[in-house]
Formats: sequence, C-alpha cells, structure tokens
Amino acid sequence: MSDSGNTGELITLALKRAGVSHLFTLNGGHIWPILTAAVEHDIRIIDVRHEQSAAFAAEGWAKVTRECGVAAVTAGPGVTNAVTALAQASSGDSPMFVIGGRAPVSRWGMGSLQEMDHVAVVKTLTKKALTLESPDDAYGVAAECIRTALSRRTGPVFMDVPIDVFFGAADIPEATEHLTPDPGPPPDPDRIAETARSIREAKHPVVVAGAGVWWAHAEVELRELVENGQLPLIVNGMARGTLPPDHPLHFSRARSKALREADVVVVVGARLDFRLNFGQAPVFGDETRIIHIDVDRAEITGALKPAVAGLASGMRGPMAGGPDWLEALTEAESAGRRKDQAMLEADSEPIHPARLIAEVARFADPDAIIVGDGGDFVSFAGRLIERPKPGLWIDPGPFGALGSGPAYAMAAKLAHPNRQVILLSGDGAFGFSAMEFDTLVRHRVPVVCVIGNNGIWALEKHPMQSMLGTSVAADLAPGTSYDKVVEALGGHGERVERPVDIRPALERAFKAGVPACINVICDPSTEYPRSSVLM
Ligand SMILES: Cc1ncc(C[n+]2csc(CCOP(=O)(O)OP(=O)(O)O)c2C)c(N)n1
Ligand SMILES: [Mg+2]
Repeated sequence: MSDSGNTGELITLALKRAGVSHLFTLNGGHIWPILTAAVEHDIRIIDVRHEQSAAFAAEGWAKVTRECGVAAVTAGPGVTNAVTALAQASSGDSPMFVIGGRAPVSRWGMGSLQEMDHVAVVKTLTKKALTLESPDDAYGVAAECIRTALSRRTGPVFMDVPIDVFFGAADIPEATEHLTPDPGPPPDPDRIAETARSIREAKHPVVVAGAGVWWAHAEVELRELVENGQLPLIVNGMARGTLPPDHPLHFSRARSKALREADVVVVVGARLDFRLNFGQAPVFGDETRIIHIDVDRAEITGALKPAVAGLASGMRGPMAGGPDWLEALTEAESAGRRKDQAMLEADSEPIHPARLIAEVARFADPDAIIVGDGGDFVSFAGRLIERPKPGLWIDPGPFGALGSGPAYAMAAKLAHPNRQVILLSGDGAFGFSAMEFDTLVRHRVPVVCVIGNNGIWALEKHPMQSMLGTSVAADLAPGTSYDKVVEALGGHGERVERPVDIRPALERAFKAGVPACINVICDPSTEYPRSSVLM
C-alpha cells in the first residue's frame, strides 16, 4: 500500500521527477498546497512581487536552460497577471508550465472569491490548457503537462487546480517511467536530400537560423552544415551565438546584402515573420528561392536535429558557388563594422548608448549571460554585443514585452550562479518590473542592471516624430535616479554621467555582491539607425 499525499504534493512530486528545481510564485490561498509541498520536497521557491514576473522568470529559465520553467500563481488576478508572459512564451516557443489556483469546483458559478474561467482566457496562448479534476489525476496530468511543454514545437502549458481539488488527497504513485518529450516527426529524407542538392547547386546560398535550432539542441549540426558547405550564416533570436563572432561564416552587418542577393536561402527554425520581412521583397530578392525548414508550419517539416544533420551530410560533393560570394559578403561585413566604429568610441556627454554598450561588451566575460529589456537601447545592444555561444543573449523575442528583463536575469543567475548576468534595460522598460529588485535582494541573486537612461521612450519617440511629425506620450522625466530605487530596496546603485566612469562603475557593481543598478545618463537625441518599421 503506497502513501497518500494532497494534490499539491502529487504535482510537486511530478515536477521533481521531471527535474524541476525552482518554482516562481507569489502567494495566494488558492495555491498553498503546492507552496508547502515544494518546501517539503526541496524545490526552491522564488517569490516575486508581481505574477507577471513569476511567469517571465519561468520563461527565462526555459530560455537559458532549455528545461521547462514552472510558475504557480493564484486564482483570478494571479492568472491574469501571468497572461502576458504566456503570450510571450507562446510567440517564442518557450517551454513553461504555469499552475494556477482556481475557485472551488463545489461552488462553481456561485461567485467565489477570485472566481473566473482561466482556461478560456489562456487557451489560445498555450499548447494545452486544462483544469485538474481530481487528485487521482494530479501526478500523471502534471507530468504530461511538462512533457507537452518540452515536446516540439515547445511552448507554454497551463493547468489550474480548484482549491477543493488542491486540498484533496490520493495515493502517491509508485515510481513511474520518465516521460520523454517528443522531438517531432522524423523529417522526410528525400526532401532533405533535395534541399541539400538545391544548396549545392546555388551560386549564392545563405542559411538563416532562428530559435528553433536552439530549442531543438541542433546548434552543433547547424555548424556542421555551414562549415561543410561553406555557407554564410545569419542568425536571429535564440540562435545568436551559434557561430562565434570571428567565424568566417558568421554574418550580421552583411545581412541585407546576403538576403537580397541570395539565390537560395534556407531558413531553419525561424519564422518568416516581420524579422524576415515575411519572406518577401525587398528584403529578399524577387528571384530568391526560400526553403523553409521547421518542426512544423513550414514547407519542410520534422525534427530539426536530424533534418539539419541530414543537410550537413548532404554537403559533400561539388558546390556550384565559388569563393566570390563569401568574399563579397566578408567585404560588406567589414565595411559595416567599420561604419559602427565611430559610435562605439564616442566620447560625448550625455553618453552615446553605443559607447555604453561597447563598454559593457568589453567588460563581459565570454560566458556572461546578457539580458535585453528596452527599445532603442536594446537594439544597439543587439547589434553591437556578440556572443561566442548560443544561450548567452536573452531578450523578449518577437512578442516584445517590456518588463521581462529583471525576471529573465533572475532566472539566468539562478541557473548559472557562477556567471556574470547583465541586464541591459531602457529607462522606460525599467519602470515595469523595478520592484523585482526587492525579489533579487531577498533571494540574494546578484545581477547587475545597466540602464540606458535617455529620459524618453526612444524607440517610439523617434519614429513617431519622423513619421507623424510629432510625438505624443513619448517622454519620461530626464535623469530619474533609478539607482536610488535599487539602493532603497537593499541593492547597490550608482549614477554615471561620463564615459570614463562606466567601467569602474561596472567593476564596483560586480564586487558589491548584491543586485546592482548602474544608471547611465544617455543622449536622447541618438536614434537607432533602423532600416525598417517594426510592424
Ligand atoms: C509592454 C509593452 N508596452 C509598450 C511597448 C512599446 N514599446 C516598444 S519599445 C518602447 C520604448 C522603450 O523605451 P525604453 O525602455 O526607455 O528604451 P529606449 O527606446 O528609450 O532605449 C515602447 C514603449 C512594448 N513593446 N511592450
Ligand atoms: Mg528610454
């Protein structure tokens, strides 16, 4: 006869079994059973100041570790506060599991405190959303939720638990088989061989890789593909760092030339969304043939790891393209880099955001995890900071929610306590989740936040001004002392106004041993040189 446990304990045991080590949460009576069980079974609880951050932290955990991040939020407003993060996870394919409290099933419809049907709200944002009906199902359903989140295409899963079900009990199951995530159907070998042939016959081939490669653990195969075929690689999203910045096949500044002039572009694990101009001209040439490969929703579908490995081994044999293509791109790449040089070295005051980014890039360790949360400031960072490996640059992805940064940085530092974690935040972005510095202080998670404080919502103000001739609701107060906010919460804070003071401030912030904020006053008139409208 096995022991019994309440539903909170049964869910917790399923989480443990799936390797979950952290639970991001904010208290509410509807979820007490999982909070007490997590403590009992040694899952570390990180309690935040807003449920949005609990869910963003779970998502950040997923992005950094490729494990399933888990958050527990209370019924009603706890769940609605987590909705933005579920949407972000859905748009970025982040595997996460959000557990919600729920008003009691025994009084459903009678108007209990915080009663609402969460499942109806989150259904379109999740791979699966359900209400747990009985303690007997708790272990198996929770295990299956994690498996679903990690199966490809990865994504968020939601389960709510009525409070009377949460406190109900069932037998603890005997040790069960570990549930293995589904990597996706095997790709069609004929289509892979055909694609390999198209690449070999191309004069100007290009490979574009996106987050799907990261989620599929296919970065080694991707490198083999481009090296075997000597193919120029362009990355976006979580595929950043797939090749180190000095690799001769890694191109970023030559991106527009490469896409415009390519005859064959193989897009792997990336969506043909606004970042790739929906696969259309003028970003792609009129004659460019795009071959789209992804685990689903693509021309060629299937598990990406074997698909890319298949392409890599198909690169043996004669290639139609000569060295001229790579040479032309290399030249464009160097010219683009030379053009950026002046802003990287700018000595002006207020500080040029690119100079600030350059100082951070020089300071960061090779394995530092850099988190971006903001507008133009993060665009500068995205362009100027390069990572030697994937998984070291974390941003909101295509959903673009401001305010995810502190939670992502927290998750990154919890997952990798011995590495530097640097949060690059716009001053506007900082306002969304500033109270999470209290969470970082309480849980002793010493991330260093660098604010590019330009006193405006620059990514909106500059385009609004140039497109509409006016800007409305685009200003913040100049020079606000956000560093004092962090200091007041128990962290280390500094204000920096001169370029020469950036590096010493970074050194002190990392030595401080507590969460830190370097509030750098930046020039509001510098506009990110954007070539497209972000819509
Ligand atoms: C939650 C949310 N609200 C609004 C926006 C629209 N938005 C995108 S960038 C941006 C400006 C960000 O300003 P800041 O963080 O100060 O960075 P800056 O552009 O000034 O460098 C805004 C308002 C968004 N992406 N997400
Ligand atoms: Mg700003």
